[in-house]
Amino acid sequence: MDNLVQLTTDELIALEERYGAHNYHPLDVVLSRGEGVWVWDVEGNRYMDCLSAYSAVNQGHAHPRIRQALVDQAMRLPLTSRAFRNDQLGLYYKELCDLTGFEMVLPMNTGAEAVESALKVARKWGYQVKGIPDGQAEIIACEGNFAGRTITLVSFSSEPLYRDDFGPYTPGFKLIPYGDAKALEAAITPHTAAFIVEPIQGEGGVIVPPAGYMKKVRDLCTKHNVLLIADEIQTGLGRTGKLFACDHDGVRPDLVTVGKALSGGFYPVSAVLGRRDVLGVFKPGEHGSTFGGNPLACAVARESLRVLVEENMVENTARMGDYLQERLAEMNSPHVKEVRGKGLMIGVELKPEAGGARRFCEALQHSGILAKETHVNTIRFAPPLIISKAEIDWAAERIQPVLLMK
Ligand code: IF1
Repeated sequence: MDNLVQLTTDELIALEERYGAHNYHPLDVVLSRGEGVWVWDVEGNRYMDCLSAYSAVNQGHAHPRIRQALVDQAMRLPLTSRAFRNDQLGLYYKELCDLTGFEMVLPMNTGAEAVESALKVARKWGYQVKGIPDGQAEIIACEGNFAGRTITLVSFSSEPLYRDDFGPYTPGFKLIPYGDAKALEAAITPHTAAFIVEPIQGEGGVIVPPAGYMKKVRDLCTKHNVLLIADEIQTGLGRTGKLFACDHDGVRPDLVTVGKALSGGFYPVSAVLGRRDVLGVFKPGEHGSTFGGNPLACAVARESLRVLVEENMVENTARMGDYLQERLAEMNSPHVKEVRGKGLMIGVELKPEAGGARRFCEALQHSGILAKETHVNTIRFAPPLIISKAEIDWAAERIQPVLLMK
């Protein structure tokens, strides 16, 4: 490693700009190392990561126990395909079900694949169990949703940036306002197979629905025999101060999608968890994936879950999330319209006259804090769940001057 010629930030940015598709507008910081809540750029400057790779590194960067699980399994057997069995998959299934209380697992790789798979299960269940006429299954989603980047997933996005020029779109989806249970009841028909919803909308701008919303939609889905699919790819695995965000309302969805921190950021691992009588609709050959359920993914996910529980990260998130929100609110920045969120999934919405969140994120970068704007005016603060009170104080001292800048 040491004898590698280390290119500078500008040289590495130039390579990205020259050879890479320009589908992102990242901050001009080039990271080379991470540990816990900290990351370092190629010049050796240290930053606190307040994005956590969009909640994929809840356990902190390069968690040693998860890394060791990755290395150990990589030395043994990374991939078999599901044409054969492997000694990690059954244990992973059991441990994931024991921890979450769900009955069955469908192992996939990215979050988008998990959501696509959940939609396929819901449609098949709709035809085979609910008796919806073939080809007429409807799935309801919410405006402001983000479920991934495939053509079907952007087909039900309300964000032009994510869907424009990607048509023709997949039919069979209806959008309703987020947070409005009455709108759900009005949209349900005898052909409705499922309702998919994020318990808190991340990309939508850290939008927390009215208290009791998830309970209301749970009861409506039960009443009308509609599957409730909770997309917890971002909110799940401790991010909001409970294992799942649905737990704040005591709600159990029929299917839940998980991803991101399921691997502690080491490897793409996702899954659909759910009821046996729903996930059981799949018969051999009807669905699959080359890497889904591979032994490396399973070994990494098993240790990621173990670490999450044994290091009390969920409880820490509840305490530190309240503390961080309190610190942000008491800054009384004239630019801030609202501080909102749950646990360590926090959004600071700026007033339109503040000139957009990007310039604040760039100022934060120069103060040693990496955060990302969403939907123009909201700064997302989502540090790893292992963050300490002292680290929050360190961050608050640097965030305050930025939120008070002209
Ligand atoms: C990007 C957003 C966050 C997700 C939820 C499914 C997926 C995501 C609730 C798909 C992924 C990522 C994707 C990444 C940026 C990031 C993101 F801004 F795009 F929306 F977190 F808010 N459900 N979110 O948040 O999972 O296929 O990416 O593994 O696409 O720019 P994936």
